[in-house]
This record gives sequence, C-alpha cells and structure tokens, in this order.
Amino acid sequence: MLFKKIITTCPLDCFDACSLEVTVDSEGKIIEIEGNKEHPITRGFICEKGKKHLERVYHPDRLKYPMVKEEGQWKRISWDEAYNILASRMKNYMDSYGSESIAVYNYAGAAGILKNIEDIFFDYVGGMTTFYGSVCWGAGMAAQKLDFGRVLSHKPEDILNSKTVVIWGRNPVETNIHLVPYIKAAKKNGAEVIVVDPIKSASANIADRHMAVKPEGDAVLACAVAKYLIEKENYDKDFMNNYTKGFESLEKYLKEASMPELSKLCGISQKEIAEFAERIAGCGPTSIYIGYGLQRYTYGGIAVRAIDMLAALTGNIGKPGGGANYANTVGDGYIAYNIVKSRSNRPHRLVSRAMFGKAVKSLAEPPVKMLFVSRTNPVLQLPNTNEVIEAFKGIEFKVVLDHFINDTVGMADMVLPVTYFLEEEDVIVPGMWNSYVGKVEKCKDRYFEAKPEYEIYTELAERLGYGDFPKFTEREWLNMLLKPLADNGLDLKELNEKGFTKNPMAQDIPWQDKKFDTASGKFELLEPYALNECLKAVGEKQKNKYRLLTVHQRKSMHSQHMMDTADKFPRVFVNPRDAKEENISNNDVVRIFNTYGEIQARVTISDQAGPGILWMNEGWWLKNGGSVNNLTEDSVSDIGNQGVMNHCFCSIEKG
Ligand SMILES: Nc1nc2c(c(=O)[nH]1)N[C@H]1C(S)=C(S)[C@@H](COP(=O)(O)OP(=O)(O)OC[C@H]3O[C@@H](n4cnc5c(=O)[nH]c(N)nc54)[C@H](O)[C@@H]3O)O[C@H]1N2
Ligand SMILES: Nc1nc2c(c(=O)[nH]1)N[C@H]1C(S)=C(S)[C@@H](COP(=O)(O)OP(=O)(O)OC[C@H]3O[C@@H](n4cnc5c(=O)[nH]c(N)nc54)[C@H](O)[C@@H]3O)O[C@H]1N2
Ligand code: SF4
Ligand SMILES: [Mo]
Repeated sequence: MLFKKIITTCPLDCFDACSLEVTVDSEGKIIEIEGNKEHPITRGFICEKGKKHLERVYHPDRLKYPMVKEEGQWKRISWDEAYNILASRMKNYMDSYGSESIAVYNYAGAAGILKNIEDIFFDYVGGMTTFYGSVCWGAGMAAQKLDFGRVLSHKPEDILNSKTVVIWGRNPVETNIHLVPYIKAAKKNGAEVIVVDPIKSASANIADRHMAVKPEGDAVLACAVAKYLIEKENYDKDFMNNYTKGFESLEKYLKEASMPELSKLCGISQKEIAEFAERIAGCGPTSIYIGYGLQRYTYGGIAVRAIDMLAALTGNIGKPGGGANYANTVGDGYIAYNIVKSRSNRPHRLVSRAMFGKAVKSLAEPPVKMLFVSRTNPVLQLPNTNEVIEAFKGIEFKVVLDHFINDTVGMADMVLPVTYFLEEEDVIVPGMWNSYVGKVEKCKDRYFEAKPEYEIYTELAERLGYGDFPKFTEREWLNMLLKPLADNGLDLKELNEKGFTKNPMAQDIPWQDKKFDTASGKFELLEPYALNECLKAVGEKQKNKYRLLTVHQRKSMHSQHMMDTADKFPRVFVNPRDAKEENISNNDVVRIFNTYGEIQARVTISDQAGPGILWMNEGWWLKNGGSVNNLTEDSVSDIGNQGVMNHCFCSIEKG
C-alpha cells in the first residue's frame, strides 16, 4: 500500500502550534498523526490532544449534516434549507428590530486565519451585536501594552542564556509542552528554576523551588521583592533612571510599604522574599515566563504590571536570557482582516464577553433575537454558566457552527457541521509563544456534508443578495489576508513547501534598543495609586471559606476532549486539613456551591494546594455534574476586560 505524508499545523488554542506529519493511505484515509521532526521549535513530538485529532476527525458522533431542532429533536435538513432559514430570519430581524438584534459570538476554538471569515462577513454587514474583552489573557495583554507598548517574548532558545528561570503562574508541563525541554536544558546549563503558583503544579515538580503564593497575591509578592531590592540598592539604576517612566513615585510608595504586611498578604515568608530577590537580581540574567491563570482576577492587570516592574528593576528587559515573556503577538496588525469594505458602515453594538449572560439579558433596544456561535462553547466556558443559559433561553433563534453536539449546540435551534482542519487549507499565525507561521493542508476529503466557514458565509451572502461580498477560493483569501506579512518578508514559498516558516516580524530579543512603543517611548511603570487599590482589596476578608481555582489540563483543550470522559463527576482537589474539617474522604461526592450556582464533584485529597484552596480542571460538561463556571463570577478585571474566573469563593459539603 502506498502512503502519503502531509505536513500541516495543529490549530488548537495552544502556545505550541505544532507542525504535524499526517500519514494518509492510498484510499485517502488518515492512518497516523505525528509530530514533524523538521520543525525547529516543536521538534517532532506532540501531546495526546494532537494524537486525538485522528479519533475526532472520524468520530461517529461528528456532525454530518445541517440540522434544526423541532419539538426538542434534531432533524436533518439540506444546506439549501439551512441558508434559506438563516437568510429569511436575518432579513426579518433586521427589518423588524434593526441589525443589532443579531449577535455574533465567536472565540479561539480553531486558529486558522481564514476562520475569521465570520468577522469579515459580519463587519461587511455592519451594525451587529458583537463582544469585546477576553476570558483568556486580556488583563495581562492590556498590562504589557501599558508597560511596553506591545506584547512580545524572547525566542525560545534564549532561555539558555538565563541563570534563573521564573515560571510565574504558568504551567507549561500541562499547557506549553515544548517549553519544557528548553526549561530542562536551561537547568542543565546551571539555571535555577523557580515556580510561583498557589498549586504545586506539574511544572513545580520540575523546578528547583516552588513558592506557594496566595491566590491574587502576585502583585503583593512583586512589591515585596521590589521593596527589598530598592532598599538594598540592588537594582538596575541605569535602566530605572533613564528608560522608565514613574520610578520616583513608585520607589517612594514601596519604601513606605510594610514588609511584614506584604509578606503576610502574599503568604511568602520574608526569608523567602529575600532569597528570591537576591536570586533574580544578583545571579545573571533572569527570564520570567508569565502565565494566564494569575490574571483571571479582579486585579489581574496590576499583577502582570507588577511582575513586569520586577523584570525592569532587575535589568532583565532587552537583554539575552531575560524577558517578561507573556505572549508573542508578532503577527498583530499584519493580517489584512479589513480587505472587504462594509456595505453599511454601521458600527457594531459592543457587549462584554465575560459578562455575556447578564449583559445580553439586559439588552432592550433592540433585544438579541438571533445569535451566531462559532469556534467556542460559551455555555461551559464563559463565567456564570447559569446566567449564560438564561440569556440563551431568551434568544429566539440560535445557530452554532461546530463539529460535535456540545452543551452550547444542545441549546441551539440550528447546527451547521464545519470541516475539520485536516479537511481544510489555511494558515496559522501564532501569537502566544511559537513564532513560526504554520500551513494547514488538506489531508482528507470533507466529512459527509461538512463545509468550511468561508464557504458557508460566501453562500449565505449570496442568499442575502449581497452581490459584492467576494467569492474567493481558499487560496485567494489566504493570499489577501497574508499580504501585509508577505510585504514584510514572509517566505510564502517556504511556507507552502515546508509547511512552516519564521514569522518575519518575530524578534529574538525584544526591546534591545530600549525604545518602547508607549506614548512616552519609555517603559511605563504601574502607578502607586493602582497598586495601592489592589493591595487593599487583596487584604480584604473573603466571602466564603474556600477559594476555587479552575486550571487547564494536559489531556483536554478546555471542553473539547472532555466529550468522551468516563468520569461521572468532575474532580475537585481538597487539602487534607480541609478534608478533615469537612469530614470528607477520598472519592466522596461533594456539593460545591455559592451564590452563582452549584456543582457536584468527586474528591481527591491532595496537598498540592494549601488549606482554603480547592482546585479543579476547567472544561467539564454539564452531563458530568456541571460546568465549573456554574460557580464563577461574571465580572471583569481592572484593565483589559478580562473575566475573573479564578476570583471565586465557595463552600463545600458532603454529597
Ligand atoms: N472557569 C474557567 N473558565 C475558563 C477558563 C479557565 O481557566 N477557568 N479558561 C478560559 C480560556 S483561557 C479560554 S481560551 C476559553 C476557551 O473557551 P472555548 O473556546 O469556548 O473552549 P473550547 O472548549 O475549546 O471550545 C471550542 C469549540 O470550538 C469547536 N471547534 C473546533 N474547531 C472548530 C472549527 O474549525 N470551526 C468551528 N466553528 N468550531 C470549531 C470545538 O468543537 C469546541 O466546541 O475558556 C475560558 N474559560
Ligand atoms: N493541555 C492544554 N493546553 C492548553 C490549554 C488547555 O486547555 N489544555 N489551554 C490553552 C489556553 S487557551 C491558555 S489561555 C493557556 C493557559 O496556560 P497557563 O497560563 O499555563 O494555564 P492556566 O491553567 O490558565 O494557569 C496557570 C497556572 O496559574 C496558576 N494560578 C492560579 N491563580 C494564581 C495566582 O493567583 N497566582 C499565581 N502565581 N498563579 C496562579 C494555576 O494554579 C495554574 O497552575 O494554555 C493553553 N494550552
Ligand atoms: S494541542 Fe498544542 S501541544 Fe498538542 S499537538 Fe496541538 S499545538 Fe501541539
Ligand atoms: Mo485561553
């Protein structure tokens, strides 16, 4: 039998953006998916989710046809019928209530740039209800934009120049597996690896030191370390005096702060604070890898700004082996998403993503009558699930584009089956860590009647009589979208032939010239009043006895790979002292509840987190006892309109 090998790229919302080698047999069936050994960053190994693409693309439960719900049952319809229903509903709602009665909710479930056709289409229509803000990384993005002007990371290999590596609220062993060999190599090179996380995570297990900071305690810890270094005069005076804005007032504020109070607030002893400070300031370059869990809090922006401040103070900005590495949005502004002119020039009505439930419910003029959902599972993944469900119930017609019937599709009136990346041509321009652009190649024929989004929206435009919406092929769309990157040197030939190529906008060591993209051109330090507000709030007494942290897990991308789990209930990890106090044993089923809702979960007693902290993985389906977001608050962070899902308090009791 003859086999074909095709190079493509994993589109999951991941730091890594792995290059994949797909083996196809002579019948056109995919028989294996492996890592592409040629890729310099992802180097031939992939995670179990990457392997699982094979199972999911041929999964018997995959959606085969468009369907509508009639009396609670899904009924197959043709694409023709689907378009007619969508076009006539859209026209009716726009005529009777105005275009804002149609809402469009999408997210990052698949990373191909052509997947954003939906935004291009609805920007073209104009005047819809759409969503701003983030449930992922928004506070930290806003923070680094304030400090640096842009959000950039050092190239992965630069970690080998570090003498200290701080993994701050990030869990690469689960979420960024290709960073791990680099961390291990740095360690072999003599670097000390320190993990700062309330949970003794899998990444803490490969570190030399774990600092169990209290949840929301990062800004406080960073202040304590900065205070120590300023008082010892052990900081980069040249950088602070010449390349930053706002140091004088910050220095004064930190000098006046009380070290014993800071130490108590963040849960790290003064001895540990001093050791950490000496290590990151006095032993050669320190790279900091900042994660996203620590900014899903009310003061998430301040937390990241305070960590950036430490990178500045210790002279680790623009230097080999340094860096405050949060994300690497090198492609931002270089993809031509604005190539189609709006037919109406109407701006969208914008609603907060993290407050979806209460915000959508409150919209009156006009109310939302129709909702498009794509590349996301908002019923599970948005904060305050019960409010999201209520909002969904109030919307007359909901259509979801997906591969499977998940909890969001379950609440919809129509579902459209989309192709899997293995059936598509696309390009991925990663922005989290890996800075190689990846090609997505067709490896197999489409599954039953599944269609790619670009085709769905082109055909819908036709039904709506929008004659000037372009009818491009995949290749034509991609060439147009990539033009700004190509104009800046993207090697399209290499991309098409090898399946990946370096993003020409990527930098090995950002900010080497110490010229920042801020208004002042300097690194802008956080203001004492904002810091003060954060410190005061963190010190306030919490409402319920337990904090709940919901973290990402290796075996699933959010809810996607939890579809087939055999577990009847989610797992909750409880500290032995709390378990004893609540009279809870291993494997007991417990109720976890607060004012937002309740879930049932099965207990694992573990001392990975200290007393008072419960933790679970996110992504559990309603059929498994409930979304973890049944318990989370739908409000936003200080900056960046970020959901605050880790700012969560609850009670626990036996089943
Ligand atoms: N409590 C709590 N909540 C969280 C988080 C947390 O840590 N704690 N994390 C947050 C974060 S960081 C994020 S990024 C969000 C993620 O939130 P979501 O993006 O909603 O998460 P997923 O479960 O990955 O859902 C993606 C959906 O897209 C579908 N999909 C995959 N490929 C395609 C495609 O090509 N086309 C279409 N149309 N659909 C496709 C998948 O089948 C799946 O249903 O969740 C957030 N929610
Ligand atoms: N396998 C897998 N990989 C993924 C994902 C996935 O779902 N599964 N999701 C992808 C996406 S969309 C994202 S956004 C990234 C997220 O990647 P990460 O940021 O690495 O993961 P998180 O689980 O969001 O949070 C990281 C850590 O923050 C810690 N944390 C929580 N609160 C605090 C705090 O107050 N202070 C400190 N210092 N730490 C705290 C948690 O305990 C956790 O260990 O991962 C991506 N990669
Ligand atoms: S999910 Fe991430 S680590 Fe796994 S194969 Fe895809 S890109 Fe690679
Ligand atoms: Mo995310």
